[in-house]
Amino acid sequence: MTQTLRGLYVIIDPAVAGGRDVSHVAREAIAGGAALLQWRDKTREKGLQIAEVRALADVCRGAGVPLIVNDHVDLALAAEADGVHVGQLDLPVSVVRRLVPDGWIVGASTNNAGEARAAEADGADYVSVGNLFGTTSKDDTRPATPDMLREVKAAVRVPVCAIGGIDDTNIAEVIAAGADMASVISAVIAADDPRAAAQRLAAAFD
Ligand code: TZP
Ligand code: MG
Repeated sequence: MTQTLRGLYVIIDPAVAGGRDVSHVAREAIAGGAALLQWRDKTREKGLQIAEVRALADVCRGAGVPLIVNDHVDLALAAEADGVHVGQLDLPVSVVRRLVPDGWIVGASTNNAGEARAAEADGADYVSVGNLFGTTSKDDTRPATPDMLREVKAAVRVPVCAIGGIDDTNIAEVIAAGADMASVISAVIAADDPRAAAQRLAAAFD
């Protein structure tokens, strides 16, 4: 799976999508060149998410783009997604790895080289590093810097994903620091034209 773990990684968070149809936004992001998508809903019960996640999984399957579900292994399995992304306080990567089918992508949020090494040792397929540039999309973040991203990149063999306030002004900087992927929420999901926004950000990886 690691060959797909490069490029723009768009996180579909309905709270940031401003009421727009998330499958439509997802299709636009994919048309713009998103290499991976993630579903992230921090507010609603899973029973209220499942229909949208299934619809998103269909969109992603049709486009050949993996869909990763944030936090919830059961929701990911129920929606027939392609992977799960967990934070430091979610189920441990080693446990998630045992719960998901072979070939699923398991990603982990980290903030430093120690956490990234541990996630890799536990079986993570990629590690995210953030919050790099300040974000308006998440409250409880720990700050990180491009230098910390560089340290993580040197510490692990799995692909490294940059996250937190990434936009047109700083994506080149994180790629220069070693990011294999860049995760964005607002820069695509809250953009007037999500397809054009994704296109510009994805082009930074060319
Ligand atoms: N983890 C660290 S920052 C962040 C997450 C989920 C939010 C990123 O959102 P945005 O809008 O791209 O800053
Ligand atoms: Mg989480």
